[in-house]
Amino acid sequence: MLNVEHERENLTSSSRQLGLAEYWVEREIIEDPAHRTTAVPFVWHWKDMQPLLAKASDIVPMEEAYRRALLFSNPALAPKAWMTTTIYGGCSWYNPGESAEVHRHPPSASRFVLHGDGGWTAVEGEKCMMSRGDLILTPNGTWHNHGNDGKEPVIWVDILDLPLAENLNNRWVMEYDYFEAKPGETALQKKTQTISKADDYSVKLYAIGGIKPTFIDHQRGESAGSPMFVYRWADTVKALNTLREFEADPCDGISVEYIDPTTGASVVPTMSFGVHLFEAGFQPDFQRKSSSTVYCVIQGRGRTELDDGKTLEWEENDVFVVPSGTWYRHVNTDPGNDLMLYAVSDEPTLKKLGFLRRYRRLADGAIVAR
Ligand code: 1HN
Repeated sequence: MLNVEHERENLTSSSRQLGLAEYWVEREIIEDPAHRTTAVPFVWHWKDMQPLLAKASDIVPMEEAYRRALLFSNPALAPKAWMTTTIYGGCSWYNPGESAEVHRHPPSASRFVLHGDGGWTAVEGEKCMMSRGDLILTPNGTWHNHGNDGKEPVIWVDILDLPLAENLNNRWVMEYDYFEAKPGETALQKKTQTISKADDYSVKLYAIGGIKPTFIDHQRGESAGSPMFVYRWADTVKALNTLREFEADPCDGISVEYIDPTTGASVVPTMSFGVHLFEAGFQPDFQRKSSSTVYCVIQGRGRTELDDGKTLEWEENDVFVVPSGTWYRHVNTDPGNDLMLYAVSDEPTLKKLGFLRRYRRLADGAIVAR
């Protein structure tokens, strides 16, 4: 008996030395979700965040910051400044007259505007002007720089798939070597893009649903995403209002997704962008997904009820996260007002990989796949 014990100890240490682990020891670690690195549900409150951003806009010069953003850092993922293990985000502030240099990178990026007119992102030669509620895309591989031509600060929420790009180990790097040439001249490196597309190019080409120009090249630079880079808030509101007469989804209310108008696919390969409208009094069912979602409250107030009895309370401009595997429902707590949530998830990634699962809990407690 003693001998076997001794042999087992030898087995363990010899295995370790050879870079081998014993399954019967590891099994608990593999199977117990407590051992996994996952984000936790969390809210970043605008009333706390706004003064810090305002302070940063005062004392952190753009030349130093390069991009002036405070990053939404999930407390469970420290020291990484990530919202989930797939999604990264921040809140950016540009003072009047400020600008940020051109670059590109493998992660896809997006801006959702919270405040100010006169802000813009130049993407592949298009100057995308922005106002509150507009969505601006910089799909992976597209050159982009920002600026504020307006009279007041511009503030937006950035969402990127950076952790996914990093976790997939594709050794992504930022690229700064942007060159432009006039016909017949040598290419010169530049810090901003020359605007080469018509004002409102994306909107003119693609914003009429169901109709696509057939004489235009839809490939924009090295983009693997939608050729439409701007989605106007006014169009989203029009769509949502038209949909009010239809029966809402039991979990997500009246919801729409921004799509690539040439394919109907998500606007970037990895993430889905959309808006949920919860009318006053709507009582959604609980749901659970294998995907993770981050939200920004565009209008109204409410709370996310979690299965463990905890709740996340939020109001306008707050940002919050519901990680994969969480039972949750969003409740509009303002009896006289619509609730509108901007929602970004990694659902397209999970779907493509065969990992997507979505469940709904009915009023009687039964759980159904959806
Ligand atoms: C990025 O491209 C921006 O362009 C902001 O505004 C933050 C963080 C990491 C990687 C790329 C931007 C970023 C970023």
